[in-house]
Amino acid sequence: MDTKKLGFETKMVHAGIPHDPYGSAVTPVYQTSTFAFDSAQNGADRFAGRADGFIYTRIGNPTIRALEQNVAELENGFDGVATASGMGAVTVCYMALLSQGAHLVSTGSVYGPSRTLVEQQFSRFGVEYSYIDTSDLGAVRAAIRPNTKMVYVESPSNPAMLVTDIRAVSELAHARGALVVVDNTFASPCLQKPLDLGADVVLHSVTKFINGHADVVGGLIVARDPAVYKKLRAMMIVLGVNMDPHQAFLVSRGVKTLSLRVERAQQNAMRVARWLEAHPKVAWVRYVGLESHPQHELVKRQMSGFGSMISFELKGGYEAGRNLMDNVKLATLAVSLGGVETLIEHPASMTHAGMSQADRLEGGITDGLVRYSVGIENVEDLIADLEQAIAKV
Ligand code: LCS
Repeated sequence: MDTKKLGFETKMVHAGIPHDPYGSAVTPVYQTSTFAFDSAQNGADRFAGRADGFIYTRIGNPTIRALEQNVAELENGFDGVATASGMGAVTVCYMALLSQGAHLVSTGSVYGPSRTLVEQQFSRFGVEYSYIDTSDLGAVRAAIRPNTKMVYVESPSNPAMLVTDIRAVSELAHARGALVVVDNTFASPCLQKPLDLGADVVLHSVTKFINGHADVVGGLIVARDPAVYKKLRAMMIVLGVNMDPHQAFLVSRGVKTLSLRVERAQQNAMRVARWLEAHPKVAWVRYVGLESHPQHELVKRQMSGFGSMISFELKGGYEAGRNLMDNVKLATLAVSLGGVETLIEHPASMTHAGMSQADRLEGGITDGLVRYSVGIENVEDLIADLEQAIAKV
């Protein structure tokens, strides 16, 4: 079925699903490592790209293709490449689109490993980098050099909730010959479409909202341009960071309810954020849906909803935050985010511990910052849980 002109929710359920010879309503798990050729000539033709058909699961597999094409349509892109993890997607983008002597400009407060991968690994191969506040367009303009090949933006960023103007950054980068890659994990394609805003590549940790059930780790990259897509796919194949068919099956099941989960979770998040903001023991709350968020107006232009990630700090700073995490009963104390269950964690000692304290502080990640990923539970129960935990602090 051609779903390209249909609504987002219809695409979630139907896009990319291939015809099944048995009429299976969902794409089955093609749990196979390899695919038989019709003849020696057919095998040669498949390798040469002259004939359709699968070859080997690291290169491609029907269950994985269904997910790739589904998410590519959700992002309004040309095509997608699934990876073993979100970091696999980040690695494929860097490897495929940067070379020795290339310069990268990126959001200072990106997910910690996306930054340490460049600072500690890609730097060994001569890649240069500038981590800056990409929400400041003047800073982006000043950071772009003649050898800048990529502007890598995470918006909203994890966990500082910093928002970058994707359209404006894309115009700046393209004028200087650099590609724009957006990590859209926090928003999901349900709330933000970076390719429509001018970005060249969008990537996800599908571990989060796209799968949404805290039972799979995975990544996905979508490109707008066929030539960029080809580079990404070729790199994924040689790096060997393919998704597994069973992983793809589970993510495809998750994606069918993406908008339902996101809508419910963001309703809950708005209530929780307002409740936190009014609490006398809370020092500050960062939620893109609050008028107090410094880029709330940009968020309203760039996103179609506010999502369900909240960062906040208690007046007692780090000690109080730690105490809170040990006292919540309903929220699970765990890293990751974007699932149906509410999670709470401490970035400075957990997800962003690999960054130096100075870099964290520069990116808005204070030592007392608590990250709260709001799930789809009953919101009164979530607030009661926070209330009893904060009372003990
Ligand atoms: N990009 C963002 C924005 C992320 O939050 C994560 C993981 C990744 C990429 C990497 O994806 P993965 O390889 O884990 O699928 N973020 C995590 C977090 O905040 N807590 O645990 C993982």
